[in-house]
Amino acid sequence: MVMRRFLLLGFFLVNVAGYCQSGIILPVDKNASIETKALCKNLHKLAGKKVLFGHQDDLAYGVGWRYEKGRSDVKDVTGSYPALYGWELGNIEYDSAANLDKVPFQFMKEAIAFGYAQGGVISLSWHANNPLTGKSAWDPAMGTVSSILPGAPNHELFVQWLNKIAAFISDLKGPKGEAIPVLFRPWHELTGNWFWWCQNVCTPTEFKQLWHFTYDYLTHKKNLHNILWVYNTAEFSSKEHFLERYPGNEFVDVISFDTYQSANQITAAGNDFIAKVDSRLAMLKVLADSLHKISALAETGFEAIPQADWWTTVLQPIITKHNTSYVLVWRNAGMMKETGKMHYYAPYKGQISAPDFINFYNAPQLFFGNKIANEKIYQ
Ligand code: BMA
Repeated sequence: MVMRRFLLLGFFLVNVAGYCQSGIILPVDKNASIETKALCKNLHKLAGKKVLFGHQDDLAYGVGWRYEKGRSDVKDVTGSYPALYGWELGNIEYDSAANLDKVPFQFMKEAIAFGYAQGGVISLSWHANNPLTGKSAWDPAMGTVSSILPGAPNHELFVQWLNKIAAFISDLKGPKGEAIPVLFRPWHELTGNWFWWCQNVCTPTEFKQLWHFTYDYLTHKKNLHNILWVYNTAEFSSKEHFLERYPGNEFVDVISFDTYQSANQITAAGNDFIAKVDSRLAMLKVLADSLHKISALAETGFEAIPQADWWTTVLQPIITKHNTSYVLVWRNAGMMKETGKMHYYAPYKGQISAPDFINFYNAPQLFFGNKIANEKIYQ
């Protein structure tokens, strides 16, 4: 009897965890490739010990330069590449040679292979154009999501777009011909009100259906088994709010959110960004522990980093407190013609926060490219 209870308890624990086999947390895709399983396992293992530092478009351009092979603003300042490389697929749906920020897809594929060869992690975002109106991702037209779900008028168009995403992801190959694992973060910032998949223009059920279809189509129809799935919100005020549109434990490997610092958040009473990110990461930690997920700050930064000690006094203390797996700062576009403003989130050589960024890079809790290489995260 005692034995039977023990067995039942064991059965129950394994099933609550869902993906635990001998303590190892596996990707939600049961057929994930060996390297993808290893990445999942190692991100879990490192959580609470090291935070991986990531940078969007790191190898494509920086402030004052474009497409110089091997160059990176992060490396110019610290001597090391980031541990994680973010890339963006927007405009792939139109068969464009380059993405919405003019990064050629061919260059991107080569840069992804380079980052992987450095032992780094690859993350993909997708600012998908609006399939209903033909405008950009930033066209929150009511009814867009419902128009692309199975059976709806734009479903076929959406499937064609997913085919292009699948073709790109399946073309990412390592030196032995193995599929390069990617953290895929579709339908990001879903609690915002600026994209056509945001909470103001679709219901929680529609959003979940969109996620389920995307997951099932890429995993089962296109047989992509090199993806870790990243659920990503913008602002959220409670765990319930964060989970309102959560597609379910069987569809998500990483839970994350995006929050940026802005100058007007610094008040006499303190820095609002610190308070917000701290409380959100704390909520994520509780969820990550109970759901057995990896947690991340998937996008952040302070545009043009006007505060010299921002890295060690603002970002470092909050990201090293809550078992956060990785943090990614946005792209170093430099001067934007459209706005007449500097748009960058990692320092370049000579930028006022560069000395502090070196301290951040040297912090034992931070992982850049040089340290991630030793971890052999794909084994
Ligand atoms: C935004 C800005 C835009 C860019 C978009 C997608 O936050 O950086 O300039 O087009 O991300 O990368």
